Amino acid sequence: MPNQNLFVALRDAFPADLDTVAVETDNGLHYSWRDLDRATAMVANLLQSLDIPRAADGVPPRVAVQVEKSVEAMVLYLATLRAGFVFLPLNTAYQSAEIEYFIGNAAPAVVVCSSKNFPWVSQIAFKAGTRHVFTLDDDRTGSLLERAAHCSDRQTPVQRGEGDLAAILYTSGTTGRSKGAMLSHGNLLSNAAMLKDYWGWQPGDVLIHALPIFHVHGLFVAIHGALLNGSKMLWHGKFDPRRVIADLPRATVFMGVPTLYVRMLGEASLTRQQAAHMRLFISGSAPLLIETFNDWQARTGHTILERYGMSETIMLTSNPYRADGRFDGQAERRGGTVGFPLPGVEVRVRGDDGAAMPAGEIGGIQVAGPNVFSGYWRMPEKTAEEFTSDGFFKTGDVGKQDERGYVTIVGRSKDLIISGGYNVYPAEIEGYLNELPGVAESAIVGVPHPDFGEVGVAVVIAKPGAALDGERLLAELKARLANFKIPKRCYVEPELPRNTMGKVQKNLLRDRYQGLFKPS
Ligand code: MCA
Ligand code: AMP
Repeated sequence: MPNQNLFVALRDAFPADLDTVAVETDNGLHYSWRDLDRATAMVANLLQSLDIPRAADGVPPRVAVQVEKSVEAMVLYLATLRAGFVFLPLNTAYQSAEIEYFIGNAAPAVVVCSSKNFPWVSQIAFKAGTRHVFTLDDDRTGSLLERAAHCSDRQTPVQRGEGDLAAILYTSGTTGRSKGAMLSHGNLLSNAAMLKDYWGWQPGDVLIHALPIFHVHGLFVAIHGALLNGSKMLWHGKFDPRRVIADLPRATVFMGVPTLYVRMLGEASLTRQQAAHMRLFISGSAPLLIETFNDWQARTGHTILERYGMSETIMLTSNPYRADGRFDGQAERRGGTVGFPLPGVEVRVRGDDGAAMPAGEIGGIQVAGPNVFSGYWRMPEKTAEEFTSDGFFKTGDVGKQDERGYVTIVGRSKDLIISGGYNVYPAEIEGYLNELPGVAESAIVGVPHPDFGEVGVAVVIAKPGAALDGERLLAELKARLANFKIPKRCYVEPELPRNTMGKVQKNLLRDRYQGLFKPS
């Protein structure tokens, strides 16, 4: 049986000359393919040498990671695959209550955090029964690398089947409690291999990597894309529009959330000439406004390729890359759409009663394919709720598909705000707000924002006799939750609009605050 470990496929794609540059960082470091091979072997050997009891259910140990972006953090991801362990990336913005939930839920055998967070993260981890807590900083220091330095730089990747668990990505549900989407080696590899072909990756491609590496976009789509093509990455620790624009003449592929494109458009250095060497600009994770799509075309001469995906499914649809009609004559990239179902991915649009919607009619988007996750970590009931009886995953996105097959997303049935590419679940924030002294109830809605696309606005109702201050409430939230989840405004009002059934009419609140961040 061939080893289906994703790492094996990525390693097989390394160029023959291992001494060429694989990653060049924005602070002047160069990593060769040999460096990546050796470093992943050493960290994999370290993981395998740890004293970890075998789980009765046979599920491999989880490695939960909350560290700043660095090449070593990517090495840790690849080493986790190589060792046959399960990778669990966590947003660096998460605070203690959030981390406590993830660690409690996933029961990781290993936790890796930054040294500045070690005091509180290790306390949470040890309390939850995790035996091994390491540190890793973005300057190549920390106990993980110190320990790995003593390990051999040779390692045989652990045998894995395509259905074996490779990663768990936490993503919130409508209840506000996060669920861990379980992705297998086969889910990840099938999607990456298909995208390599669909997006026309070619020899000599160079990727600018400027996204965080704790979500699907930066961790899987970008990294797998480059590695599977043996392509060099220009590695940006933090997104800075000027530095990305400065790198364009040395690169061919860029991936970003819409906010990144909006911010680059704000720079005078973004010109047609500066972008002339580029082959492909890809956008996803949030809706790309048609104005951004058009402005980008006018300014650079490039048509952004928009695609659509989810943590549970990786990539689902994409506008076409090729203009030669190779994929059923689907030639043009259409702004405002997310393109066609990717090869092997089935996408269908269903009404509330489950009936198939005719072309052009709006309904719930359901998907199936080798990329779709197997379920939520230790939540069989939640998993069952999200799949149809014939095995399609209900995305919670609302959209339509036209006669030619283009998919357009028009909204979401899930109560979700996507802000700068990060997901914010109103139910979670409302839960925290409602716990604060003097708060009777609250509602959070998403409104348009010129930079983040959409941001949250909170409306709070005070308990009788309580005097509340919106700014103070936001400060309280900020002490508890990841910063991108904090509503950008908080209004104290006498009551929430409700329908005859007593349900809060969020659409009315949305209408009320629609123009709040309109550029003047
Ligand atoms: C930062 N802030 C935000 C956001 N980011 N507020 C709302 N939404 C955000 N996304 C706030 C902080 O709270 C802070 O506020 C202030 O902005 C500055 O923070 P800083 O970290 O310096 O911000 P930044 O560096 O300018 O970051 C903006 C960013 C970042 C570069 C757009 O948010 C980003 O990298 N987004 C990409 C997310 C991503 O990779 N998504 C892919 C998910 P204060 O000062 O008040 O504290 S994968 C996915 O969705 C699916 C599967 C898919 O299809 O890809
Ligand atoms: P996540 O939970 O981070 O996996 O976010 C997945 C959600 O992001 C999807 O269900 C969509 O609502 C949204 N999304 C991703 N790509 C796009 C896109 N190109 N246009 C609109 N929404 C998108």
